[in-house]
Amino acid sequence: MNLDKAYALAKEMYAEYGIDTDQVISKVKSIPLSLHCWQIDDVHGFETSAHALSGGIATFGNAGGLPQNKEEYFERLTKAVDLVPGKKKINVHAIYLDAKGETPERDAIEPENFKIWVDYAKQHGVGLDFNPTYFSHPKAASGFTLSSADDKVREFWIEHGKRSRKVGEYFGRELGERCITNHWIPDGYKDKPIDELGPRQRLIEAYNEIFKEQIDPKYNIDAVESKLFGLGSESYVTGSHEFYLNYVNSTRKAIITLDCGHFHPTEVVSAKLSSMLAFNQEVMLHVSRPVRWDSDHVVLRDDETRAVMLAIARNDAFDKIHVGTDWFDASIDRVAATAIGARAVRKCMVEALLEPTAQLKQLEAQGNYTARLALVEELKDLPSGIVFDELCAEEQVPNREWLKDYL
Ligand code: RNT
Ligand code: ZN
Repeated sequence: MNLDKAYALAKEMYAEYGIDTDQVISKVKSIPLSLHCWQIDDVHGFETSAHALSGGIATFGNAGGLPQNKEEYFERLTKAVDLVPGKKKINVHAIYLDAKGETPERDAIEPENFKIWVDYAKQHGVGLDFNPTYFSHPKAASGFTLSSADDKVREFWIEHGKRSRKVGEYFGRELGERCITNHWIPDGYKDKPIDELGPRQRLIEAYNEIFKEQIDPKYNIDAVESKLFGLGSESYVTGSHEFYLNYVNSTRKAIITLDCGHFHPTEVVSAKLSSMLAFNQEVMLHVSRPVRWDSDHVVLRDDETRAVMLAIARNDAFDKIHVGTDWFDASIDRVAATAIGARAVRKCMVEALLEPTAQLKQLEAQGNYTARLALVEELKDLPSGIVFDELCAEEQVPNREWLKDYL
């Protein structure tokens, strides 16, 4: 295909709607996309005595290509990163640490255990986000961590949370770019508990303790991720959406993370964002794709992913809604899984930013809902894919030819 010709045409088509495709491309390039590090190896990480994946999340499938060591891991991560256009961050989990001999316990991790990531980030020109790992560990075996009734267990995880924020601060300082440290705990019950309040009261105390030390928000801010249910915590999750909304609003110690797979099937994250923006709240997103349950399928350019990006673009809020990814599919090539989903997110971003929102808002204000609906439908036929191709070409990221490795 002659991209120059195709792009010139696409540019003209969007210009008819008052949209400058060059401007959209440079905007998309600057929006950080935080790629989760854990699709590449099925959430295994680098701990020397690796623990089985727990916490009510699961990977399924047996595709070849599971990295056998750190070198293979980083090689494959880079392959995926190189397939995604635009500014990137890597979202690192605490189990992806440089253990050098004996792995430190989770409550003893130090920033230097994550120097490999700072080196990687500097070398590849990416930013970093961080996540404490409150699962896949014997001290999480009861199903409870920060909301555990066992003081020892709770204290262990509180220390892990505190140390994780220091890793985030270290990332931010080293890279001169703010890190978001996202706290997700698996705590919950399989069956309906009698005491629903107690664990939540303990969780408030635990987070207050974790967030007690002030860290310069230039380097690190924290996020807390809610969940509706997990495998084995179907009836009650301590850190529910209501819990975290209230926690974040009453303390302002953290921002909220909204994972697209963590809500009832007809409840969508795209519809929640304006309510967060109305209260000037930043949000971390885990763009994911739930299929019947919180299945963490590879994200596609589907209606909800488009709607999420539109909800951000329409409010010019890419500086407040931080886009990260979260899925794990072991049934297909792991590098491709990262790339397919991340490219889909970028495509939806491109498409959203190409929308003539001002015109649509005007039609809405005039009460012309007929034209609003008709135009939204017509816009779907415009060649946003060509604008994405041009973005890739400018970023020296392969277009459709990346597929040839897999055909
Ligand atoms: C689990 C949460 C969480 C995890 C990662 C691995 O349901 O979505 O974000 O996917 O921490
Ligand atoms: Zn998530």
